[in-house]
Amino acid sequence: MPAAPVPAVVSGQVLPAFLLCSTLLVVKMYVVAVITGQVRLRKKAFANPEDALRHGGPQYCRSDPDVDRCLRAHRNDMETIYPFLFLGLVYSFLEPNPFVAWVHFLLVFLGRMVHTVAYLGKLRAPTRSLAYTVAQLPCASMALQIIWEAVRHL
Ligand SMILES: N[C@@H](CCC(=O)N[C@@H](CS)C(=O)NCC(=O)O)C(=O)O
Repeated sequence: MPAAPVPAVVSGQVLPAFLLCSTLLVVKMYVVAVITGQVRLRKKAFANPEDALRHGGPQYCRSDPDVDRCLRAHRNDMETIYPFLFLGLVYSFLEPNPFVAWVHFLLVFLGRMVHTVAYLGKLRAPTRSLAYTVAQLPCASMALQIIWEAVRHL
């Protein structure tokens, strides 16, 4: 019996490319969380009294500029990478040109990596903002294409 045909989106390069870039970005978010924990330990700045008590006393339940920076980087990831997980997946099923799709995913991936390095590394402005924009433009492009396809099929 002949094998069932594999949908183009699965057999082509688009979905694997999306899965690779998006999963690497999720792993990157885990790394930011680990770094946040390390900075908390180094700066003795804990979010919870029980953690502060274990590491020296209640006075260490406090905020710290470097911990806050890690938290802002993580929050910005949540504002941008989570939507990408949705947009990129739906876009992958619109049968885009594989090269164009790769460029979209790669820009998001590189933009978000540089954004994190710029944020945590306190790189000179506007490095972080440029990285943010580089990652957001392909997301806007994917959103527009999804909206267009949805409206076309109403
Ligand atoms: N929630 C963001 C919205 C705008 C945004 O994401 N801007 C980028 C480029 S300037 C950023 O890195 N913002 C810093 C941040 O979210 O902590 C903010 O408050 O800034």
